[in-house]
Amino acid sequence: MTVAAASSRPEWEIFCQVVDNFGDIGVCWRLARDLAAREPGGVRLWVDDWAVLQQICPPAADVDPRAGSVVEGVEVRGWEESFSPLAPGRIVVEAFACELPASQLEVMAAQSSPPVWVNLEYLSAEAWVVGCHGMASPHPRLPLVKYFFFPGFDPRVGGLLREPSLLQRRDAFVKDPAGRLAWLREHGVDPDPQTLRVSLFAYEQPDLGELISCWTTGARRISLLVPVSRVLADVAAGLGCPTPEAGAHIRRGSLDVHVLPFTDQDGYDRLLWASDLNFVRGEDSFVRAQWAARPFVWQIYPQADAVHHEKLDAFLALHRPGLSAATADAHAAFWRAWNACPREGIRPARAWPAFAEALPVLAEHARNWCVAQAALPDLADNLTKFCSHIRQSPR
Ligand code: TRH
Repeated sequence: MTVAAASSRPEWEIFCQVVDNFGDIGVCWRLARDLAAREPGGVRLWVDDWAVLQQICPPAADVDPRAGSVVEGVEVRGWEESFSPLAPGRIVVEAFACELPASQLEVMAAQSSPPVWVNLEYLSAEAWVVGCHGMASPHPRLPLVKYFFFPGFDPRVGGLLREPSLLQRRDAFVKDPAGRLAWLREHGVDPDPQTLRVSLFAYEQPDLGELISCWTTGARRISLLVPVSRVLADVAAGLGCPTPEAGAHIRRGSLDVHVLPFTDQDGYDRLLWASDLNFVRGEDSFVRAQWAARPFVWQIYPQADAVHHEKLDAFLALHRPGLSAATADAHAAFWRAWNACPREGIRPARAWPAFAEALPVLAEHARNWCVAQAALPDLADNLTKFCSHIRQSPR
């Protein structure tokens, strides 16, 4: 990991505001790193919450956010209230509709050839994104046009973030028994292949206690690997102990709970690859679980008026083909229960036995799903082509 001097005029300039959690910075940091690895023209990333960036990208701790510096090929800078623009990128990405500072827009508009301006949207499997992907919105006052870019699973939208080397790195980890064993030993995890290893990254989950009881008394041994996150208090409540710290190992019946430190993104990938089942949330970990090609359970980011339940169902519908009706129903029932969807009306512990039974079939399905998605161009590739097309023929 390198920390070097910052560059002047980058090809890409990305603006990211943390709404809540890590996801927005998680996506932007991953996109920035991916573009930097492919793009000799440079990438600048502005983030408004340095503490969150540091958790995902520990070398940022050595960087003064005001001065900025280059970390893993990306020029990272703190987006503070006293923001003053630099020479703008040739492509400016505002992530998730964060509003660009007025001074930034003025600088962009003053260029003889203004930057391509893209709003990177949230990931959704809903059908309407196909119609909105690529739409243009002229600025009411300045000679600038903003384009909407939607990530997604459909070949007609922007794709998913997937670094070119990702699947090879995953396979190298998964196929190296010594490496995997070393990872499990390092984390004190039972390497017995009969044990079900489950990673758990989630928001609050009030129904977790019942599921923990079910795992504790179940016939199969389960190692539950929990990186420090918001769900930890519910894990503790389910175990009947104070909230544990990273490094803690708690045994109850058939269940071993290991609390892991929050790592950088590459470390999180290894956790997903080392597990047989991954509970993920939000956007970025949701996508990484799909590249891990293991069964996974998605806790969608909760939104007002429960619109997230529609998004959840849109993904379930997309993911269903290839499964028998019984397996698809068991899968959907557990996911909906995990997300407290009133449509299912049951709690996760009730839906667990059928879901657990389906895991071997879901494992094969997860591999097929991953292969099918990996056959599509990835997000950085699509975004690069989209921007060069706009440059050649602006709308
Ligand atoms: O943090 P999230 O809940 O993010 C969400 C979503 O992005 C959502 O769309 C957005 O609206 C909301 O925030 C405000 O979950 P997500 O997207 O999975 O991001 C978590 C990031 O943390 C991801 O990049 C993976 C990373 N991570 C690590 O780097 N190390 C770790 O140990 C763990 C557990 C996660």
